[in-house]
Amino acid sequence: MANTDKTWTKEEILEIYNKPLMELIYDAAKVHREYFDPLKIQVSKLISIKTGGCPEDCGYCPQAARYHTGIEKNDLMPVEEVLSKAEEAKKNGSSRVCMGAAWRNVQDGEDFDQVLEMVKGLSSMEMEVCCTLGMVTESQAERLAEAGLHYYNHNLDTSEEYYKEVISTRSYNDRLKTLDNVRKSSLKVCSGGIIGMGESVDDRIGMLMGLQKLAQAPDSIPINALVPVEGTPLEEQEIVPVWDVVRMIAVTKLVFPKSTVRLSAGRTQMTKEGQALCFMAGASSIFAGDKLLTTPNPGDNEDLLMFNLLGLTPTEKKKDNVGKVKIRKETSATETEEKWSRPGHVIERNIEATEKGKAARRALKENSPS
Ligand code: SAM
Ligand code: DTB
Ligand code: SF4
Repeated sequence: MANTDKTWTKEEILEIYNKPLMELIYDAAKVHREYFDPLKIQVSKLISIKTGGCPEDCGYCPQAARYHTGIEKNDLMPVEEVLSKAEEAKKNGSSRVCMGAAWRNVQDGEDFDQVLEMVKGLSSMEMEVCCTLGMVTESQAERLAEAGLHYYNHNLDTSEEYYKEVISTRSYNDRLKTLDNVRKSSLKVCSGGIIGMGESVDDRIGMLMGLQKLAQAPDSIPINALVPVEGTPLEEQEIVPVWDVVRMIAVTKLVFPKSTVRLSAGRTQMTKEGQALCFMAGASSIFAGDKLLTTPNPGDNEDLLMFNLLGLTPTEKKKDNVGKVKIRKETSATETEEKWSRPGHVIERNIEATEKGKAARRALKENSPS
């Protein structure tokens, strides 16, 4: 695994999971500081570019067509609308945008071409760009990278065993295959999961074990707290205690010290104190605005208030075409203020992908009959 120094056994992860919480937070906070500036939080805007009507049966998801959740369904959003939403979010402090589509998988054709246009537009706005569109093939992942995409999000969600209880229309192996396709392209991998779906501690650890088994550790790991939505099979789940979210974030950070751990869905169910503990335990990203894809989120004013209270600032927007910043372990955050300005996840143009694409097109031209 290239992104961590150690492969953990299930028993070792269980041992840290069961540590006294204050000790666990302290351990995770120390590790977090080795690779990230603890006072910077990446603010990311989620845009639901295609909402609802999904053929899958993910038990947590309000967008599955078979559940009657009363959400407003929408076809694929026009490119201009996506760009203007992103522009607005950028003005409000977001340096990253993540587009979500309620698709089982990406299909080549008009809609995918439109998504590629969105990606091109967003990456030229100098924002970090991620999307989550369901399953992708290797060539689709590569086309997204060529268009300027930086990350692809596809969650393992839970352990392989519990996955079957929550989703039946698509297998864990399908998920792993997509993650493999993404990893083979020059995109960065974003993969994490949800807690609060009725899973056991073993399942939570099983998810981390699943992420560890990937060819390379995910560059980014979202931790979602289930938002129980009326009409879904998980509508009656109790809100997961914030202590479990903090614990999960801390353990994720200890197992994947160099990955960006994202405090994702479920923040409206948490107090600012609870979220503060999540940041202390190594979360370094939140979603902005008053809506995630379909469910509520605290909103910009609440988050600004929280950042001011805690002395946090949003990770800066990219100003020029900078390359990756190397973080050296032995220097502290305060000693190297400039280097730490984009800790861990520098916003960069996907130069590698562009070059790869150019080479592939040159090869095609040379081999095609004139
Ligand atoms: N259709 C694509 C897919 O499933 O890969 C992308 C969109 S899907 C909404 C992205 C992720 O959102 C899911 O993998 C899940 O982790 C998270 N999610 C969906 N509904 C949620 C809920 N009610 N509470 C918390 N997280 C949720
Ligand atoms: C992720 O892990 N969480 C985000 C993002 N990736 C796409 C999505 C959360 C969705 C929560 C449910 C909703 O708003 O519909
Ligand atoms: Fe569809 Fe994704 Fe929701 Fe599953 S999580 S139902 S694939 S939108």
